[in-house]
Amino acid sequence: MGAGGASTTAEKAGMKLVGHKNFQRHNPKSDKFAIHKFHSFEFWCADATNTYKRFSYGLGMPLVAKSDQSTNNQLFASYVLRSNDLVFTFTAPYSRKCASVSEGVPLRHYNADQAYEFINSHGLAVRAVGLLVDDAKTAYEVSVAHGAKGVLPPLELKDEASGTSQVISEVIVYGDVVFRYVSGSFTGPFLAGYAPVTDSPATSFGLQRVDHAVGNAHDLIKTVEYITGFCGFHEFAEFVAEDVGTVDSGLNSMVIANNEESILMPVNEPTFGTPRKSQIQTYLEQNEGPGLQHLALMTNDIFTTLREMRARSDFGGFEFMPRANAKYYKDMFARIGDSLSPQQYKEVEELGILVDKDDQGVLLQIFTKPLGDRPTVFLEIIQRVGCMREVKEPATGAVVGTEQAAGCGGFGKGNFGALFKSIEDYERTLNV
Ligand code: TYF
Ligand code: FE
Repeated sequence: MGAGGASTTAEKAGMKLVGHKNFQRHNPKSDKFAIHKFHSFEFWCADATNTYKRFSYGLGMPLVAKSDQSTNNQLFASYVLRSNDLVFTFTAPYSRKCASVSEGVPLRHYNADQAYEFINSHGLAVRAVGLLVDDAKTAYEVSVAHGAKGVLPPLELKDEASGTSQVISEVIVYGDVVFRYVSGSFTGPFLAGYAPVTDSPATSFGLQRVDHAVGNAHDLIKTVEYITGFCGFHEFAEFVAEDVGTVDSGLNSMVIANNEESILMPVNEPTFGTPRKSQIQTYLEQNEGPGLQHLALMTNDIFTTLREMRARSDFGGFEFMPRANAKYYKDMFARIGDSLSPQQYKEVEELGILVDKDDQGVLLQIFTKPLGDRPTVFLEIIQRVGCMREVKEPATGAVVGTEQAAGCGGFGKGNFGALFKSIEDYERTLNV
């Protein structure tokens, strides 16, 4: 039974794990309200200045907006980074002894005690998964009516300069992570009430947007039933322990998606009875509960993105997980064939990229080490190649462009063996 009580979409569909091979993809377009795409991701941290600068440098994402004491926000410091459609924000509470709800506080529901509690239990972690919706008020009401745990009832944010406004609302998705629904006419960076920053150096390593946002939970089916129950997302793909192959630790995973399949959200659970502890169990312990495990950042040129990121790994940027062994690269041609050129094979190995293929396209992927102190949240950098399809205007059927089908090339099932071995090797060095 989902957290919603009454029967959920998932239960009506008879939700159970069947594994990658037996899963039949089908899009019932069952969203309960219009949800378009990821809007932004907000990390809560103990010091926003240091954290945003590290991400800005390591990922090539300039500062585009802020809210802090310089804009008369005496409650929290918050900084917004952007590269194309990828928006990250970093927020930290000021001293509770000096804090006041001043004029310049854009998010009036922000609670410093709650923020300290959050960073105390999770360390550096994602608090909010922003979703762009038609109407954040409807999204909240429908979600709560279908069992979602409400956190922020609809709140209007006004932008004095442009006279535009926004509505945001929040519900729990898993653990202390919320969906932040965002709607309205405001077109500035991030949210109304933040001050735009226009003098940052214009840099980008080519990161475009979030391809998928992954959560770890104790109970996969229960978590997926809860989420699909309140927003209507449908199942898009799944993997069970057997799909992971002969490694020492396991997980089950289900990917859920919105109607447009522009929002892909895998959820993982640990499996038990293997020689080593599941990496998902390690996360659940170290994060003190469920939470966001990784964000897959999409680039159109993974070679350029990775050269830039790797150039900064040893100087304050992000480090990557240990490379797959030489045999992995030797065996790659047999799996991937001439989907890659000889030059691309060379660069893939040079940069330590993993490659997989499904019946439709090719996936290039690589994983960072954990972003902060704890072995919890990390990033994946991906490029999907192929699966282009025509976009037709609904009314006339006229072809107006092309787009890439969601999840093109899969989620790296063919790399699970190499990847999880690398994660196990890494976790062995941590004694966790
Ligand atoms: O998002 C995915 O499903 C892939 C595979 O700890 C994956 O990136 C799954 C679990 C994990 C790392 C990668
Ligand atoms: Fe992933």
